[in-house]
Amino acid sequence: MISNFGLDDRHVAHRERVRKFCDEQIRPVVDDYEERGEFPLDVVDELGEAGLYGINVPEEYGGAGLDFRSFVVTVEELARVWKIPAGVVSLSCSLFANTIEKYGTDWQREEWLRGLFTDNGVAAISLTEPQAGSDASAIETTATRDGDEYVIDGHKVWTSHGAVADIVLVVARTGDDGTHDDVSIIAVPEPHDRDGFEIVRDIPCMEGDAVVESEIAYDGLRVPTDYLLGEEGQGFRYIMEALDIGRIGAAAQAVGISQGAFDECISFADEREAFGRSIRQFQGVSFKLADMQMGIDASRLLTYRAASALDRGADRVTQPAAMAKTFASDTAMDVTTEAVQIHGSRGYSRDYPLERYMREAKGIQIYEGTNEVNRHVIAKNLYE
Ligand code: COS
Repeated sequence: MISNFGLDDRHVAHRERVRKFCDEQIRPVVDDYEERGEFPLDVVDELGEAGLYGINVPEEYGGAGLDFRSFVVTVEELARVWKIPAGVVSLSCSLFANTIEKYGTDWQREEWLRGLFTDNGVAAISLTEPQAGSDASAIETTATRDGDEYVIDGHKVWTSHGAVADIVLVVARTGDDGTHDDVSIIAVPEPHDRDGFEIVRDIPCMEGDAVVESEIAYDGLRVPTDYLLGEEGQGFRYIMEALDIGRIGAAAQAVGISQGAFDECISFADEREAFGRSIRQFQGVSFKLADMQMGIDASRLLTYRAASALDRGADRVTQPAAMAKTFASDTAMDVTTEAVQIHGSRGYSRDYPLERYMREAKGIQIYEGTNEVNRHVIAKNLYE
């Protein structure tokens, strides 16, 4: 039996710490937040207080200064209990933190990276638009220079955490040639205090009402030009690079969801009796459990492989990240669907977490690049 999947003792100890936190602090409150449809800002704060938020962010910027395998272990353990806090850690520590760390100036890193992780804030990335999802370079939002300010105009959808964000990275066009080369990233700290930033609505979605997926109108929002990240016209490449790391976080979420659903199945299949024996003794159930275990182990290995590549300083992780995200989220969909089936009517009922795991898994096949886009990326890379 493979136990540590290439993790060392420090990762294993870290996993135990996160698991204890999740079991004691998060598990008891999930149903309450879910029923009230409330985003768990308090949980994010508690994660920060416990030193479990900015996992891979350097200590000088308010993080824990651990490696990417510690990051995926954290996200995985959180998602094993509840996907929403796992999604917050994943986005803040991957898409957001890496972009600022790599392309930000000293001042930007100090202000926005250190600021976010010191105050346990929430970050968001505003990329997708109604007509630009998979085709990310088709965005129409503009950031027009006016003296020493950018004026941002556009309409974004599916900005995760937008309505609760302390800072949003907006992907916008700073030129008018309509290519990848006029896309830039501009930071909008404290967006809710600014004129021209309006949350149109939180998009109701399959995952439930506690998750925040915002539709945002930018209408003449002004920020200083030194809120630009890196160079003008390089933003498409930056965001693609950030998505590579984000996809490793998404893969870790999928692994955690699969594991959470599987754990429920293991105990239920042993305890539940039918026709005079526990249902795990029926081949129809035991083969499902075997397939689940294989899928979860393979997903975990792909995810840790991608994270290890980052730990070794790989320049680009496009291929291992896309493979991990696609395989792990497809597996999570299969595992959670079978977990509902094994639990029968209980699985279908909201008294048990199985149907929630299934709803959570579905999103990961779609966000951070649909699995179809990720397969396109994997196939394209075979010839590059
Ligand atoms: N890292 C760094 N640079 C990258 C990159 C990556 N992973 N992927 C692409 N680029 C660069 C390319 O090298 C190219 O640069 P040059 O012009 O210097 O050669 C440029 O970006 C354009 O690349 P490409 O031609 O491949 O772009 P496409 O418009 O064909 O788009 C896909 C490629 C479909 C892969 C991209 O649009 C995508 O990932 N879409 C999904 C978006 C997504 O995941 N949305 C979810 C948002 S959740 S916040």
